[in-house]
Amino acid sequence: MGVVNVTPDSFSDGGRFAVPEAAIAHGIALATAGAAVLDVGGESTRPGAAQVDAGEEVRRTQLVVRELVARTSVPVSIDTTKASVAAGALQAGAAMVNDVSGGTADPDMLRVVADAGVMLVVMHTRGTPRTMAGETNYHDVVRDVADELRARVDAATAAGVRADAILADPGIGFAKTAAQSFTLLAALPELAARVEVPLLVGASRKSLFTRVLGDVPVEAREEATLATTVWSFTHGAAVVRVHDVAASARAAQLLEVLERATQQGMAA
Ligand code: PMM
Repeated sequence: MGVVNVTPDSFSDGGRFAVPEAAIAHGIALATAGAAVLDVGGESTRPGAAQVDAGEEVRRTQLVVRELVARTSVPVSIDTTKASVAAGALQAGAAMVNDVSGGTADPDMLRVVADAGVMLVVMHTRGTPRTMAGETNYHDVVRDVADELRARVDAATAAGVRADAILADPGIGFAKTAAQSFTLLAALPELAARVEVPLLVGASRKSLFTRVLGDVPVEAREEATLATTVWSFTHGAAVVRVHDVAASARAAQLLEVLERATQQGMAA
C-alpha cells in the first residue's frame, strides 16, 4: 500500500503532495513502482495534528481518488475517519476504506463501507490524534490490542462488512510508546492468530525508529522502514503501508522467490 498524502502538514513528506496535481502524479509513480493499492489521505494523523473539517477533506481527496482510479489499474483506498469523506471517495471509485479509528470515530462509517461492499482496514488506536500520546496504559499490549482489534472486526461484520473484506492493523505509533510498537511488531504472528483477519502494518518513517537510530530526520528512516517491511512480511503481515513503494516492492519480490525456493526445497 503506497501512501498518497494530500495534506499540508503530514509528518513524513512535509506536505509536498498537497497540491492535487502533485499528489496524482505521485500516486501514479507509486503504482508504477509496484504498489498493490494506493492510500489517499486528506487529514494528518500525526500526534497533536489539527482536525480538518469534512468539506475540506473531501475537497482534498475526491479529485485525487477519481484521477488515480482513472489513470492507474490498482485499487484506491481512502484514509479517513469520516463517513462523508469515505462516501465521497467511494463515489469517485475508491475500493477500500482505511479508518485509523477502526470505525469508532464516526457512527455512520461501518454502514457506509457495508453498503458499498468495499474493503475495510480497521486500525487500532485509542483516543484521538490529540489525546493518543497519553493513552498508552496496557495490561498486556499484545493481548489488549488483539482483543480491541477483534472487537472492531466484530463490529464491522455486525454492520454488514464481509469478514473476508477486512484487514486489521495494530496501529504502530498510535496510542503506543515506541517500546509497545516494537513489542507488537515482534508479536505479529500471535496478533494474526488472535485477530483472525489478514494484518496490515504501517511503520513507514515513523518516530519509533529514532529509538534505535537516534534523532534522525524522516529521510534517514528508509532502511529501518525496509527492514520492518521484510520483518512484517516474514512474520505474517499481508500488507505494508509505505511511502517508498519501490524499495518495499523489490524486497517483496525477493521474498516471494525465497518462499518458493523454500517450498521446493521442502518438497524435494
Ligand atoms: N499511519 C498513518 C496514517 N494512516 N493508516 C493505517 N492503516 N496504518 C497506519 O499505520 C497509518 C495509517 C500515519 O501517517 P502518514 O500517512 O503520514 O504515514
